[in-house]
Amino acid sequence: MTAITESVDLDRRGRIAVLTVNNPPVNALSQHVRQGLRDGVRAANADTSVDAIVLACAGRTFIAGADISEFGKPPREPGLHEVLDLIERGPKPVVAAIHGTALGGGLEVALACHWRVAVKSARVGFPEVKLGLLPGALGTQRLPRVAGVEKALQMIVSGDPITADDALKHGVIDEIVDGDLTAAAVAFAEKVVREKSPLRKIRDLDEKVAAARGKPEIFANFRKSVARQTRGFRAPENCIKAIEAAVNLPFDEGVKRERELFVELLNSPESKAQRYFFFAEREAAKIPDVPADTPAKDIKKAGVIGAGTMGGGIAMNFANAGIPVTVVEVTKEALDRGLAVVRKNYEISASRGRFTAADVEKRMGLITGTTDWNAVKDADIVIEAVFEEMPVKKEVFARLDGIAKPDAVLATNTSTLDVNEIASATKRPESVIGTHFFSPANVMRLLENVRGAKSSKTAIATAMAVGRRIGKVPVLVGVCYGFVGNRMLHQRGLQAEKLILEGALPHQVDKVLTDFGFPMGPFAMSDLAGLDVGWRIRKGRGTKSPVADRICELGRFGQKTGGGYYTYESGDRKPIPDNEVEKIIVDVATSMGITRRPIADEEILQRLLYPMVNEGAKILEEKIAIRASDIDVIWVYGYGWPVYRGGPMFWADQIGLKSLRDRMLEWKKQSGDDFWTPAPRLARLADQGKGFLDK
Ligand code: 3H9
Repeated sequence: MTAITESVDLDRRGRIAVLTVNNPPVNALSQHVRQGLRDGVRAANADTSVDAIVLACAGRTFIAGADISEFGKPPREPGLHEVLDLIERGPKPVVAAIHGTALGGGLEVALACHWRVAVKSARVGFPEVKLGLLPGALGTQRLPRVAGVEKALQMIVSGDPITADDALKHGVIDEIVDGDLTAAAVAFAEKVVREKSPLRKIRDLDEKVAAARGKPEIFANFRKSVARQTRGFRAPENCIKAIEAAVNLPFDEGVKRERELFVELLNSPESKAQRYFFFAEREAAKIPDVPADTPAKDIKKAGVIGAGTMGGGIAMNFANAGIPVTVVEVTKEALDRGLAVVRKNYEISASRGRFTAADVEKRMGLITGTTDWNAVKDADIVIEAVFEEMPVKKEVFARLDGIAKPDAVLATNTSTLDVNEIASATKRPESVIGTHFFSPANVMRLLENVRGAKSSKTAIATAMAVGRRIGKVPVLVGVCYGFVGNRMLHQRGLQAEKLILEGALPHQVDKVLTDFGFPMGPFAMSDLAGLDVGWRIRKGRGTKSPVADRICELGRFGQKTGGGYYTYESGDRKPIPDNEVEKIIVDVATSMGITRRPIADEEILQRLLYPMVNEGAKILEEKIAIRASDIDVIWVYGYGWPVYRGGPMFWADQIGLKSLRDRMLEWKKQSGDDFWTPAPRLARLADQGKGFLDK
């Protein structure tokens, strides 16, 4: 075996050269990999005792793409295009041997080879769109030539990988092999040599792209079908344009067009944000004092206390992951009601084709409902999801303390309450941790894990691991009112209320945020969640929210009553601005002596989002969040912050903290309101000309 570079080896199996990439963890196409592939292919092509080349990978996967950490840095030779050209135009057959995931640049390498074989468990795809990019090494030109235009559009614009079976069906791979992959690929290569098969260069295939030529409606229809989910993103449209070029231009012209469209994306703020977010998400898994090898409890059985909306949703997560879960309720009626909702949710998913009727039964079969608390005595984790009141929570934990096995993790789904106080109701506060799910709990990806003062490292490692196992993105935070997400949201809510009194209307405020990229604004969100809950809490505490209180007094509790800040037509969730609400707002403003004025959208946006950033700065200073990027992960996965704007802390850095601080100081001067005092960390970083994310 010859080492071509530190990450590429050249080996021989008879007259077949085997080039193996070994660049852990995912064999990304770093400079030394590209160089190794180029030099290895050159050497094999020059060697007269070699008939064909197999390109394989060591470790857990085929090449998973370009090295994302190289983007934005000066390019280093050789470029990927050069390497791919050398493979495809070379005189000898090249066979890609795929296992794990062939993604992005990895699939582009495979498509430059003349044939592709894969193991059955392999998956292939172009996830570039999720990084705000397009497959920029001829993927947009080659894929439609093998898979057809519709399949290429679907794969490239969704970014989702497909299975080996699907890839075989659509011509993306040529054979699925059993047993030793490299041996099978070598046998495949020997066969094409023996049969003198002409080299299959995808660039020369025209049939599948020709089928779409002169049919612009294919693209028009596709654009329409993805308009909703791609709103605000830049990359999907460039992906579509590049595939259009594959159809309408000769191969080399299409390649040039792909390049232009790729470079445009590479330099875009959207891609910068999405690439940042790729690493932010992975960073969130790292907890400085709880290293990755900290033993986490293996969760074989879970318990959930409470079969309400949250409890039911949490139980679904476990059932979806194949983990048996016991749900405890106080009364049989409440239990039946809760489990009926769970079943209905599953049936809706099945009716939409997400899974089969048999899957519904399988999942329901993993959920056991009971009114007997003793049923959770053998659970490895018990998650409490009862009414959000401290005495109730403490009672639950005291009771659990007497029932759960000694090494069980006891978790609370509180969204605001003090996890330390809840833990104090037990004799084992080290086993207690917060697991704050977001509604709907079976859908939202975020899991805010809340570390109590006494939470053990095992409890933390378990909450992080179980979060990942049930498909969530767990982020560890500390104890404070509202933790990270709701604490920042509260600041935004305060300004939203002020803005409508000072002159804006709910639909204007909401539109500013939906234009920014949020799925909905604060008023539409309140209507969806229901205004009565907040009203009841305010009455209990003796606090007021003048406009919301007046709206509630009319029995308008939001969508469920046909009206709140907006009016809703029966069976329709579309918010319709309401004159009656406008009148209430104007009346309240007048009674408070406020002279209403027109407020520009820019001011609305800044007044809603700057206070969130300021609160984020306080959260960092208090060490409630481990790092600024964790706050961004929370906002993207829990609150619909558009990922192409990175998250509030990244976004603030792009604006420049000095500009943010100065604006806050102006408002402070104008209003005399201490609300606008910049947090010490924000002020300090602004003085230093730095950002939250600067190391
Ligand atoms: C592209 O290819 C553009 C082309 O069209 C060419 C244009 C010219 N680069 O996710 P994990 C790191 S764009 C650098 O936890 P898993 C990751 O940060 C690329 N680093 O593992 C992490 O580091 P750490 C298109 C990468 O098993 C570690 O590897 N390709 C890359 O859950 C483990 O990652 C993609 O977008 C990379 N490409 O999932 C694929 N990938 O341990 C991106 C990973 O320090 N990758 N790292 O935190 C993935 O989707 C997943 O990593 C994968 C494995 C499914 C492969």
